[in-house]
Amino acid sequence: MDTTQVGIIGAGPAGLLLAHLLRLAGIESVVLESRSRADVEGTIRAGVLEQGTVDLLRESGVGARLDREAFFHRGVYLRFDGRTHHIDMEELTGGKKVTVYAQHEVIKDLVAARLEAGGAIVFEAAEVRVEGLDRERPALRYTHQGETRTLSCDFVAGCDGSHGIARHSIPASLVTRYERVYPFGWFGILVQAPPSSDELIYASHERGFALVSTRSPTLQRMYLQCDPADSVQAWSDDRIWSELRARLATHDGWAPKEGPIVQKVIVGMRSLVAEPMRHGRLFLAGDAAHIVPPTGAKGLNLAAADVRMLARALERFYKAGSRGGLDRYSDVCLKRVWKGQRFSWWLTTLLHRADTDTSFDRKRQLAELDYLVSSRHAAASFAENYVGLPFEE
Ligand code: FAS
Ligand code: PHB
Repeated sequence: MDTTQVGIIGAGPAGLLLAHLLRLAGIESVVLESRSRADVEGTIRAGVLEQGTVDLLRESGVGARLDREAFFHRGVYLRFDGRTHHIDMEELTGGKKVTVYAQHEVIKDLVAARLEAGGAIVFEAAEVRVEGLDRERPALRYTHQGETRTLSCDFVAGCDGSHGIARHSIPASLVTRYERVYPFGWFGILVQAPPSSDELIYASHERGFALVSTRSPTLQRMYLQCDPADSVQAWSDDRIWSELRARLATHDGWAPKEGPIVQKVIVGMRSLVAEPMRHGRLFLAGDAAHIVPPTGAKGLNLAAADVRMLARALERFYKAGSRGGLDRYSDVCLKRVWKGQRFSWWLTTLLHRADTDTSFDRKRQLAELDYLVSSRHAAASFAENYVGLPFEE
């Protein structure tokens, strides 16, 4: 029987950042991850970090490579009706920037910091089970290298993502699920080419949504709205480029910089919130408790905000015996989660075309986009939600 203070399930952004913040507070933890280190560090997902997430990584000492390699943008471009409009988020929010630094780079930085500090991450921990949530000391049972092991702990942090087991360890009768599945998906590509734009481009077109993002001076990330039931094979490179050129076209002949497509993926789009985010000594964080469509680039950032709150609450518990933060954890996180859900739903429905949309819906979308780029108040609301609302305690 191994023991620790906090047993963490999952070495994604939520689990690794929590372990890191707890170590800085002198609180011991063990991270159990079902996949290998290479798999975890090679998973291509999010790309945009809120200002608050960047500040948290810097303040906790894992921001050095980010500061060297990330892109720091003033805002984003909105493109519709063949015209491009810049939303200067830095000006509209009094200095907050859009930071583009890939999720798997954040994960590499956190794994390196953890192992350097001698912190424990058990990769390829299989069949993780949560036991004794009604006891003083719950336990995580798992198998590793063919051996069954038990980790006894004061608290369990369920950071095992949307397909994890933690959320299902709470009796179903005690969980309320709020869900919206969108009738479209994203076709994501990685392209070996120079950047097509100096900042992200969100395009709304009759043919559907398109997004131009980036990863490095030689690797670009782009997305196309597609049918979620589509297969990657159905999209030849020619079809991908002709669709991108069409949806991103402007009256002055703009076209994306093309190159070899080195990765293709289709992701479904849904909004999900499971309430509450705490059950006894089990605390859920990140995708284990809530999922957003990627349009608003909120997924990773909501996970970071959850564990920031949980680390503070655990620190107050261990250092001052105060349970206040732990007792407020679910309510405080859900306030931010629902604002992130609202923003992600709003941007998704504004920029995507549903088959059921009528010509009235299209005109309404274009009117809202026109309002967004011509009203300082509307642009400011968009900007503050995009770069990240202030953290609440
Ligand atoms: P994660 O899913 O990242 O991590 C959970 C970890 O737990 C994984 O490493 C998993 O292997 C492990 N695990 C699962 N079950 C386990 C078990 N039983 N035992 C042990 N370990 C277990 N967000 C954006 O903001 N922008 C984007 O562009 C974007 N793109 C995305 C693309 C895809 C394909 C997906 C699926 C998500 C995307 N997201 C995006 C959302 C994404 O960033 C998530 O919000 C983020 O990964 C959440 O982090 P975690 O909560 O740590 O969960
Ligand atoms: C990305 O770079 O992967 C990305 C950027 C912005 C989004 C979603 C994804 O809204």
